[in-house]
Amino acid sequence: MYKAGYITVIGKPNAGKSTLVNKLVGFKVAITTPKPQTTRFNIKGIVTNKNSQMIFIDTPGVHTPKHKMGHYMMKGVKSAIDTVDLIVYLVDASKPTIDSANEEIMKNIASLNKKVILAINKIDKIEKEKILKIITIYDEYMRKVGGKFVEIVPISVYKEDGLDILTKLIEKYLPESEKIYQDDDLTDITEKELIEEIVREKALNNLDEEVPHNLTVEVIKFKKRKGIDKKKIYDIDVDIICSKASHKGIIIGKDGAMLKKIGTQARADIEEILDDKVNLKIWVKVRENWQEDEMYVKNIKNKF
Ligand SMILES: Nc1nc2c(ncn2[C@@H]2O[C@H](COP(=O)(O)OP(=O)(O)OP(=O)(O)O)[C@@H](O)[C@H]2O)c(=O)[nH]1
Ligand SMILES: [Mg+2]
Repeated sequence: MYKAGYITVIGKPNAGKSTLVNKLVGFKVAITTPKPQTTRFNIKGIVTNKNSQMIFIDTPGVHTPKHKMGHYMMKGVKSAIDTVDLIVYLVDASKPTIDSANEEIMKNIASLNKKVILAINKIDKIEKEKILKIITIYDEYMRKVGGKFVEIVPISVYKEDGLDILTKLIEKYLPESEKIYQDDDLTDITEKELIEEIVREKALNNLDEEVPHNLTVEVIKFKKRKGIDKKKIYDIDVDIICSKASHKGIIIGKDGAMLKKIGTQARADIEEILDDKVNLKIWVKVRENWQEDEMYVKNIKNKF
């Protein structure tokens, strides 16, 4: 009896959703940063075992949208919740108080009649004695709004603590089914999208709040040619598109230092993924207020 199905991972920004999916898949399908609102579109991460195939859908962190792009992000989360049987609601143990955002998420999922597993992440950051209290707070609130968690599991993705238990529980609730994807399928993100995301990850890691959150990345050239030895060389040209002229100089930095740093870090990661040499060129362009341009936002990521 083989089991297979879709599992949507939802939660507030920064809970560790993408880190969890990457760890379970064993491959970086989604970028992760210490900054909230890192993920912008749904990404599948596929885990195929002897007895089951788990297709995780990593989603953008739930937040109140401030622009068109944010609305598309939240539309993506909604569709990922509506179309699956099993939801993993991931919360951050180091922020134990339930705020209005957590309440909204629980009210929404309680009304859906779907199986929900609560996974309490980052328990490496808190004292063990506090875990029970956090469980109680979430469990009570979920019941108050008319829902229930089918399981509650404390985990630490960093310490790989509780991940086996979480996986077993997910398998338990998956429907009987044939495999949906091939054994070696890991994700639905394309190489080009992954490169764009990696450049965005480095921008998020190196730049301060407003600037990286308001940029997008587009691969405009992706060509493979013969190099020396057996290695190939990829010529990759990338545009970083920012929403304000004042951001351009910040992204480039003094004497181009910031752009160089982002480029060097991105190239190292891309070379590892492609397992070949990479010649990466990055340009910075301004597209005023692109996040509010519906057509543009729709087109850059058809997965929104
Ligand atoms: N201490 C600790 N940090 C963690 C753990 N899991 C993830 N993190 C960190 O939490 C931060 C956010 O992780 P992400 O995976 O990007 O979070 P996310 O939920 O995908 O965030 P959004 O995409 O913004 O919604 C990163 O700095 C991770 O390294 C954990 O188990 N313990
Ligand atoms: Mg994420």
